[in-house]
Amino acid sequence: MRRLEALGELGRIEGPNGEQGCARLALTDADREGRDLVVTWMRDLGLTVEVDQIGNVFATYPGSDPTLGSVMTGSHIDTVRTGGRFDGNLGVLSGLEVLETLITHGVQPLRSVTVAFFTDEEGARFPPDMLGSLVFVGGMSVEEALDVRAVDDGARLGDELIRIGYAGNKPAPAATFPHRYVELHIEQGPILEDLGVTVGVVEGVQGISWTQLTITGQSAHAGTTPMRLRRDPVYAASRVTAAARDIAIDLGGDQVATVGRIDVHPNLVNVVPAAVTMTVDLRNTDEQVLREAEQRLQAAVDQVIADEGVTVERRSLARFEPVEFDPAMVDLVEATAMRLGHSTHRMPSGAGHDAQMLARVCPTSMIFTPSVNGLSHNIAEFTEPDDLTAGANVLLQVLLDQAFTGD
Ligand code: HGY
Ligand code: MN
Ligand code: MN
Repeated sequence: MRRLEALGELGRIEGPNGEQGCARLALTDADREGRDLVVTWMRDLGLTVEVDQIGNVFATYPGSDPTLGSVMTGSHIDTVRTGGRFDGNLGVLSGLEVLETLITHGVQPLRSVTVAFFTDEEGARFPPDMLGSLVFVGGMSVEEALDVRAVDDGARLGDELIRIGYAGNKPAPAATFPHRYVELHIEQGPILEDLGVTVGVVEGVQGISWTQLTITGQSAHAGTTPMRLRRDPVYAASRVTAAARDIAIDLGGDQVATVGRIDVHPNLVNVVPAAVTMTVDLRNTDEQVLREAEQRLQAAVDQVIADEGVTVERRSLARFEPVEFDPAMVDLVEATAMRLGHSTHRMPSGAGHDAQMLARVCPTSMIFTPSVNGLSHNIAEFTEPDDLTAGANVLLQVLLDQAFTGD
């Protein structure tokens, strides 16, 4: 709890009603401060700390049998611009707490136990999301990742990594993958709270589709230009936005659609805009339905192009299919939570997580704790201390179980 408070002070932002959040976008100075603080805690525990070529950080507590693969936990400490103090941070700091508990009690497991934080999990500044863990597992080359440009100021990811001092030399992708991976994370939605359940047993992660649309029209005078002559990209963007919502409602089920970013140029009261850059985030647990949503969106864009006479440049920022976690690892989370006396609920993750990348290389599962009012990516993000503790204890017991299990 003390470490969550301290890390929450870095990049601290406050709301009108005393809410306290974090703004530590990937590879900014605030992210560097957060990284430096967590690395200091890792080193204070005497842990071996390694940084890989994409800035992922690993702290390892050695096991008695170095021939056995490690058990890894972790998450991320970068945040969105209106982030909370728990998204990602909880998993990293609970992993650190597990290692400190082993050290304090003189417990040496069979397998090494590693806690990691992965670079740029949010993908909000440098898309795609889960970029660091994607490179770690070999899903994106480190060269391609280092060349990614920031959506805000065009900064090159590799240059920012050097600037904040986290361009490491441990090879990425990893030379060897962990034996198991388990991640603790807040749910970030309303399900556990609505059910009154303490521990979410996460069975997988839904598919993600991020598209950037650059819509170009013709800037003109707001007063002199008749409506029939306009090629207005903001009007076009508003029709695409309405279509995204209509598609999600019509498909129903788990389908969600979000237009989170709209940049207008020149963004002036008396100018019919020249161009708009916007993003559409589509997600679904079912890959086929997600593809249907993408196709319907594209059809809507094509219709707007025809009607409004604008041009549209389309760029995919992220596309990950739904992921199913390892059933035995999911069962272990559930059995452990029950053994500790907690209520449980099996569910998919609506949010993306580093675990969905680790699942490509080793048996993986996640533990969820409830989010108050289902809020996240909002400075009012909050999880009750008892729920945080319950999640951390389930993590401890799951990691202990796996760290003392040979092949
Ligand atoms: O976008 C996501 O779901 C995650 O917060 N990166
Ligand atoms: Mn997260
Ligand atoms: Mn997040």
